[in-house]
Amino acid sequence: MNKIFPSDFLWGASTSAYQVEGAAYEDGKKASQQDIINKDSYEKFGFATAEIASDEYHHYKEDVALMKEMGFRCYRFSIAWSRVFPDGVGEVNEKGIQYYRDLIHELKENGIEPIVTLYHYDCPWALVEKYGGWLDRRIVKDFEYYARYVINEFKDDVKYWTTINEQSIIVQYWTQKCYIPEELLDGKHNQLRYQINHYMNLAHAIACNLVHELVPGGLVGAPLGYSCIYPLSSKADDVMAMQNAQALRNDYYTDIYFKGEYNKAAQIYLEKHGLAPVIEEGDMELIASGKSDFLALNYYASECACACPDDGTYKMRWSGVNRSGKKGDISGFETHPGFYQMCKNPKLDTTDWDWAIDPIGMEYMLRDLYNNYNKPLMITENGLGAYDTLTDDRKIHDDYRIDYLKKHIAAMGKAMEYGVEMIAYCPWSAVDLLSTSNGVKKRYGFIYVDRTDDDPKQCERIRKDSFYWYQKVIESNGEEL
Ligand code: BGP
Repeated sequence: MNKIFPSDFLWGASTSAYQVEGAAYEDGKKASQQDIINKDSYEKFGFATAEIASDEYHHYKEDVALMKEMGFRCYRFSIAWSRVFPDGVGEVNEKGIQYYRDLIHELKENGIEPIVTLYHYDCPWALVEKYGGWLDRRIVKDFEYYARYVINEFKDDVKYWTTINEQSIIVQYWTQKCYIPEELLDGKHNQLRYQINHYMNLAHAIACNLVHELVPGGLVGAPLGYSCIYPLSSKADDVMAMQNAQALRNDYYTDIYFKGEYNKAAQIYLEKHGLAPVIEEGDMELIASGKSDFLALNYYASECACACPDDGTYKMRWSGVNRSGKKGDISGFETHPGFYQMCKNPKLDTTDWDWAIDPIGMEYMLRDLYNNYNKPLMITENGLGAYDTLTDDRKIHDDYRIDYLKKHIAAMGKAMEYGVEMIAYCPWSAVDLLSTSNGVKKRYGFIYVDRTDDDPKQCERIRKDSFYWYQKVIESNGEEL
């Protein structure tokens, strides 16, 4: 590759608080909704809970040292709202905020730029108990209280801020990402998915404004779960279905971030089906006021859409999930009769969890988004969830992960050759951590965490082969893949 990456390009990796920190109830932290959602996941699925995760809370110095050894120039992580404000609002938890001061200090000391995510699925449980968390508009004010405190606290140390992780994925997998009471799951309440998203749009705009108000030279954007979408065939109705899916699954979010408005086709579809959010006076003005400086993208896989007739054969549904890690075991595809249905792309191989492996999709996505909105982009997640084997001599030969990352970095480089402005590449994940849907056996890290779903052991850190490979990539500024 030809010196395509600028010398200040930010190479690093990502994690999120509840998936990596552990110490779920330590030093004053109270439960987040993820502690509660995942409370029974061992009994139900054999997956670890979030209580210990990768224990980064106690290993952060070691982790930062390993990041430094890999040559990281940045680290994207999230702040746990319920560590800072155990009750969501009110008194700050001094020990909780101190943890992030220490982490950020450690990063800066080691020349690693922090990229902070304000919210990654982990609403304080106290707010869920009080009014249902994101189901209630009151959350927007409380989020503002939390965000203002955190942004102000770190205004001198953190330049890059990302707001709410993956609103698009929260809409699809709302019970995994938000605590939704049983009585709302009878299929009549799907409008709430979009209502939650609307409140998050308000919160996102507020966070953008706060960064611009409080952080000298601060830059802010949403970290969005994004997949480019292909039509299943070149038949006109499949291509139309692709456009519909693009409107509802992607443009519905990016138009908010960059145009300050809901995508028209998507909104009309939602209105027709009683799914559109209730918008109060002043909401759209607030949304439009929150200007994004960049878009952060979490890209793992491309998607595929096909035509779906509205003849009574199909029912509306949202994305299914593969819990078993056996290829083909996915529980279903998002379906909107008369608009589109998502389906498997027969031309692409998948991971064991049915995620299509598609580096070209990365180039396609980056070029498409840059064409449409003309804003710098960063990758805040990209990676291969896989079973890793720890050999007897305590090595992890993860050539499959190296292959995946290599091809995706090359694809990003191609997009840049065609003019796309990229700030950072932060694959998922720095260290192994708790998957949102598949326990700790599905691994993503450069750094192996020696624990299983059954036994947290000591969470010892071990460098994988991909660790040494990524070190070379960074050292050569992306030239040596
Ligand atoms: C993204 C989330 C991450 C992460 C990743 C991998 O959607 O932002 O939190 O977990 O996906 O997904 P999973 O954990 O389900 O394998």
